[in-house]
Amino acid sequence: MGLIVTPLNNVGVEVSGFDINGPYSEALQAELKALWYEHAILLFRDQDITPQSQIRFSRLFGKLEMHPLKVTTSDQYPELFVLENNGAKDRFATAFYHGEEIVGRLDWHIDLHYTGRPNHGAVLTAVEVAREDGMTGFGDLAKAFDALDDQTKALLEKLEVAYAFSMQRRHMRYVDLDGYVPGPGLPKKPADIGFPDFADAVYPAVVTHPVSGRKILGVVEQFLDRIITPQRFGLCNDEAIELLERLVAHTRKPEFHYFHPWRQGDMVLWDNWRAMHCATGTKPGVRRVINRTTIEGDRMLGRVLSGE
Ligand SMILES: O=C(O)CCC(=O)C(=O)O
Ligand SMILES: [Fe+2]
Repeated sequence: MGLIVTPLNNVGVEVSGFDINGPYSEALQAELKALWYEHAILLFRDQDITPQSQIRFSRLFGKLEMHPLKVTTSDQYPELFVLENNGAKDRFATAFYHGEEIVGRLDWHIDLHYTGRPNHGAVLTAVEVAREDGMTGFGDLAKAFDALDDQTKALLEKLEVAYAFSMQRRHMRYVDLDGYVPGPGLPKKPADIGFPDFADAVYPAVVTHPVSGRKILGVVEQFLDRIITPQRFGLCNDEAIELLERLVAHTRKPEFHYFHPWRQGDMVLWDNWRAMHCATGTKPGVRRVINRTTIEGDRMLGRVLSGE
């Protein structure tokens, strides 16, 4: 035994000396959990992965969760979601960026952010690797917080930030809409594809990680809507908007990011309470399949704004 840890570009680590099909001793389980909390993004390569072994591995980190939006769940393994490019759902995920048609591009986000109860983490494994593009990006929001100046940190400690769920990217206030044109098949509202709607979710602008106690920047571009009553903290609305613009630009700095180009046998585990992620997407016709398991978020990190 004895895991070997090698830093990835900027954030996260590659863990070697691990076999997904091997025995999981108490010591190994404790070591894996400690690495998850320490580095937030763990890459394992050259694994012999099956749905069963992915589920067994994922359960080391907590109870597994079913996605409330019922993405494509596998019939045989309900814990498994299949993320597929070049399949029947492409038309719901196709848009144009500066004239280029892209399937499955996703802005920086935290899974289930809009519910106030993000899942704790997730595991992705390569099933069919895209012949080009198709990367998953990960961003460490603990490192992003640490890198802020003291004045900004002190201000953020007082603030709360609201996230507003919507189906249309062009309604999101802080994503980069330059050159963006929605594809004709994109849903216009949640009900169009049988999704529920969600009231706004509010988080502290600095979230304290429930296990590690690390401070995490609670500002992520997807669904980001506003600072709650900024006037109570000496900011007018214009200043509050500019602060969020500045923080989103901060989270986009490459020094907080690792982009994973998938290879056969790859598995990535991340801490969704600390790391944001995104997907670069693929050109139409490029096949990509990723199996995903989700570790349940067993507590609220934010609150739901209802009746306010
Ligand atoms: O397709 C990917 O690389 C990531 C998709 C994603 O955001 C997720 O699985 O939560
Ligand atoms: Fe996601």
